Amino acid sequence: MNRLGAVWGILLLLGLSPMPFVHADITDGNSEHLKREHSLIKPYQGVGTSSSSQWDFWGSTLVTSQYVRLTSDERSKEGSIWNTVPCFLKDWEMHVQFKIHGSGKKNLHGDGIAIWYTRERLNPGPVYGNQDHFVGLAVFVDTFRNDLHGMDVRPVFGNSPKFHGLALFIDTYPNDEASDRSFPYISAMISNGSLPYDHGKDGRSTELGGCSVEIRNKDHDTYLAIRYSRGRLTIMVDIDDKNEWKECIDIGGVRLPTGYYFGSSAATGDLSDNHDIISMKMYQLMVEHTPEEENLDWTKIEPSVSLLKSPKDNIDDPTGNFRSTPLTGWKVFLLLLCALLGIVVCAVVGAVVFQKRQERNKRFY
Ligand SMILES: *[C@@H]1O[C@H](CO)[C@@H](O)[C@H](O)[C@H]1NC(C)=O
Ligand SMILES: [Ca+2]
Repeated sequence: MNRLGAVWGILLLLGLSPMPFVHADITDGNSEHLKREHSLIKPYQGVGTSSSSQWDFWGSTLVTSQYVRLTSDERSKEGSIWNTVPCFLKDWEMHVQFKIHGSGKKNLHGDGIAIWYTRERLNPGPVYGNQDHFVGLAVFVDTFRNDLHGMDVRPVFGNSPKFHGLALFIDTYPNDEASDRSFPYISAMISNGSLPYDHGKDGRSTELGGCSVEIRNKDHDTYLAIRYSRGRLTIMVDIDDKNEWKECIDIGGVRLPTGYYFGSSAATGDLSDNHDIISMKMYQLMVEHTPEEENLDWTKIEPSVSLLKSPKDNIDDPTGNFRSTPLTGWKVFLLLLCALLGIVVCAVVGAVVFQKRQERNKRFY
């Protein structure tokens, strides 16, 4: 290739590389698109004090000029804060700055924070101080593992000595890194109200995906971003003080209506933490929709996710969201295949050795 050709090649590569588009999509604090009516920003003037207020709070929530404390580091507290203005944006990104801190030692703190985009608001219940049969989207920052037996449901795994070699294979398989959900753990759930969030099982059966995060007692700021655009739900975290987003959840086939409410809630039980919201900043994403899409009544959409399988077996999700689960069908198949291969190799080697020996023996006769 001559030099001009190389230059064109590079230009083409730059132009076609998906990265610029991905980044163009993230608002990253572009103040033009900040929607004040859906944002909660220091010093939280007017929050909850008047009928024209854009944010209401409930329960143990304490609003100071520096933070909104949903619960303090005390037992059996529940608090929430809710946007009073329904959101009619079709494509949006919510940036939440939060801080979870307390005196509890490792694993002796709880329960966490939930961020909501739901049909109802200020509806207390057992899920981080909110209702369990909610309609809409919930993102949970779960700091306490309730389901202590969650790890016992894996058959075979290391139980039978016969499987040791193969178990090693499973262990090193990249998709299985998250096999043990370590806590704190961020997960997302979308519900039409039919299925409850099961707090005792940390919502494992209804989660769409998740990631483990280290977010407690940090000296630096910790952020979470939830983006919904064109049927795609993306959750990112910025928790390492590096000022960059890291993907936590990214799934397609998501349908959420307009006209729901944003909110946040937190609860403590026997164990506790301070659960603080520093800010919730809502950005409108500038996305074109077809005339047909524009003509739909987006408020009538029922929250749903079109997965081929149930969320829990979300292995073949084409979006690459490989949250692993205990041995699923194709892993068992892989295991058996490996076992079979092993047997075949042994048999072949055995046969060859046997034959060689036979030949050698023949030569002596
Ligand atoms: C609600 O969702 C469940 C599955 O999560 C589904 O079986 C049910 O049909 C949905 N309800 C409606 C009214 O669509
Ligand atoms: Ca939990």
